This record gives sequence, C-alpha cells and structure tokens, in this order.
Amino acid sequence: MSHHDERTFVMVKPDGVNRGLIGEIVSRFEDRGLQLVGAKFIQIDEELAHEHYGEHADKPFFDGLVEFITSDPVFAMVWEGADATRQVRAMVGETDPAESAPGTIRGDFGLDLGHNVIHASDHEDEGANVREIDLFFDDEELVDWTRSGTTWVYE
Ligand code: DGI
Repeated sequence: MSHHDERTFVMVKPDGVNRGLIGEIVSRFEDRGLQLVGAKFIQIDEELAHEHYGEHADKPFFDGLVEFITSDPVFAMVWEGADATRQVRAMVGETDPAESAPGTIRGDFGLDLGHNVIHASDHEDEGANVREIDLFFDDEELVDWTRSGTTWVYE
C-alpha cells in the first residue's frame, strides 16, 4: 500500500439507519474515490458504547448519547484513502448539524445535535481512527484490496 492507505472509522447512527440514509452516505464516500475496506450492521451494546464514547463520560449528555447509540442498529465502516480521516470529517460537517454547511452530510440531513446521523473519527485526535477501527473490527474483517477505479483517483 502507499500514501493512499490511511484508514478511518465511520458509522451511520441509529437515526441515519432508520431514515434510510445508509446507501446515500456510502455513495458519497464511494463517489469521492475513497475505498471501502470493512463494513458491518450491528447493534451496539452498553459496554461498547461506553468504550467508544468514554471521553464524554462526565458530560451531561453522556447517558442520552449511550441510550441513543444503543437504541437501534448502526452501520459501521472503515474507509481508506489519502488523508482519509480529515477528508471524511470535512464531508461530515460540524458536530452540530445546525452549524454544518449545506453539502456536508450533517448539513444536508440533520437539524439537531443529538441526532446528527453519522460518526466519523476525529482528525484532530491523533490515533482516534486506529483506536476506533480496533474497537469495532477484528483484523480479519478488514479487506486488503485495490478498487480498480483508484488508479484514476490519484495522479
Ligand atoms: O466527533 P463528533 O461526533 O462530531 O463530536 P463529539 O465527539 O464531540 O461528540 C460525540 C457525540 O456526542 C456527537 O456526535 C453528538 C453528541 N454531543 C456532543 N456534544 C453534545 C452532544 N449531544 C448533546 N445532546 N449535547 C451536546 O452538547
């Protein structure tokens, strides 16, 4: 693999799943030229929710966040590409959909902070992408391959 091999963790949250946005969201990353290397449709349990959102454990919104993320299935994915973590975050928008620009996923599909459709690894938290991929995926669930169109994505 080359410099195109950065991987990042992305998840359609229960609101996005219930609103039928999985396909739309996958399409956006595919259209951008990112490459899917892992995906699964799962129900997050309390323990995984606490691990995933551990940094927010002392925040007033933590219990509601755990309740929401465990309330229905999520669609967890790993996407690969050059600068993938930062590029995906740019496509996702701000944490609050109300502050997110039209054209971003949260800016196009959300209005409320508590139901912001999608999670993506924080690009300002070094190593968050690797930690989150490890938390949700076993190594053998990630596929090493090169999408044929990729040769036309990069110079
Ligand atoms: O990385 P993000 O998802 O953009 O944001 P984050 O890691 O700071 O927060 C994780 C999630 O917690 C976020 O997607 C929505 C929720 N959250 C963050 N701040 C607030 C919040 N929920 C409520 N209700 N109020 C908040 O202030």
